[in-house]
Amino acid sequence: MSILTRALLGTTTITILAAPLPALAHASLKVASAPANSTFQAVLRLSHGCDGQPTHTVAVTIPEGFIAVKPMPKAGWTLQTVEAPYAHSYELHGEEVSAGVTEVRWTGGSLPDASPGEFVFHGSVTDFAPGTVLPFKAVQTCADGEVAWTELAAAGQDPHDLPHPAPTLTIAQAGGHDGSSAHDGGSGHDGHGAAAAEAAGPLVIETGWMRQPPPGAKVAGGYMTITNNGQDADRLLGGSVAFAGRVEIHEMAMDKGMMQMREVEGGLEIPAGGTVELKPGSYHVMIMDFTGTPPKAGETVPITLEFEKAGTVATEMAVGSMGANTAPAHGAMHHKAN
Ligand SMILES: [Cu+2]
Repeated sequence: MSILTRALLGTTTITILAAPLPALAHASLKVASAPANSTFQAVLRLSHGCDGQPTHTVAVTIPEGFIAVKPMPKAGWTLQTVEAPYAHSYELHGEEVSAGVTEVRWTGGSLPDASPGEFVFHGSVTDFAPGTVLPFKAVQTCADGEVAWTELAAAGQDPHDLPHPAPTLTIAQAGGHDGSSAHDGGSGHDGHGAAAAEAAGPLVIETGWMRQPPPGAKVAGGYMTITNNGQDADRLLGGSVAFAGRVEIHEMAMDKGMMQMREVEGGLEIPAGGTVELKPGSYHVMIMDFTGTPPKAGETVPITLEFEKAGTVATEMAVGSMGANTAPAHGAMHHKAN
């Protein structure tokens, strides 16, 4: 359980600006869209510290309706949470939830002015209408001041016109899900395969697999084939797994004569009527910052993928040997979790 830090309540008010900001200052959520009634891994991205000073504290205010928040520890930082009653109560996994984490703070670290940083927390999106925008106000504190990403766009206003827009999460179409209560897209409960088909809409995800990570590894590639039977292109934006803090979409590409791995900017397009294969040496899901026990060959692990339109889609990866170059013979395709 997290440390409860009631002493911090009331100390969070904002907007002392010690120094002018550089032009590209920015704070945002890496994946900025999620369906109602889904679990969501929020990755807060800060493009740098304060102007000329490292950031030592990052505080995020959790909006009403984003519940059951669990922040991820970050190496070199101390995690603190404020818990408080929600304005409403919610049903989650058949239980009433009326209080929880309303603020998360990472303190005592050092995000250099020149460096971007990522701060991660999980939570459940409750029953919002598609198009709803949830603000996650974030404040960076440095030795001599703060940078407060807390401004909200008025109706019709472009948030890019604000000097310090709050990071936001926009509620996506839920892809035909009935949405009666929040559910956990990534925990691998039974009936998980059926749930994945339901949530995926026109997307079919097959032959998910990964290699057993070598001892001490902190990252691994994940591979799968994604077919889009719909009329509209979709984009694979990211995802989450239980054993790691971060999932990105990467590609291998030649850069200045060298094979390089890099993040796919804006997500990987899955064209309407098309199939995209994620495979070694090409596109892959990059599972990063291992936090739990890494999977072993022969196991099947759940992974939740985030698509721009289809939203959160639960699927699985069969785990092959360390040197495998293709999916294990009995892939995850027909696997039934139980
Ligand atoms: Cu990669």
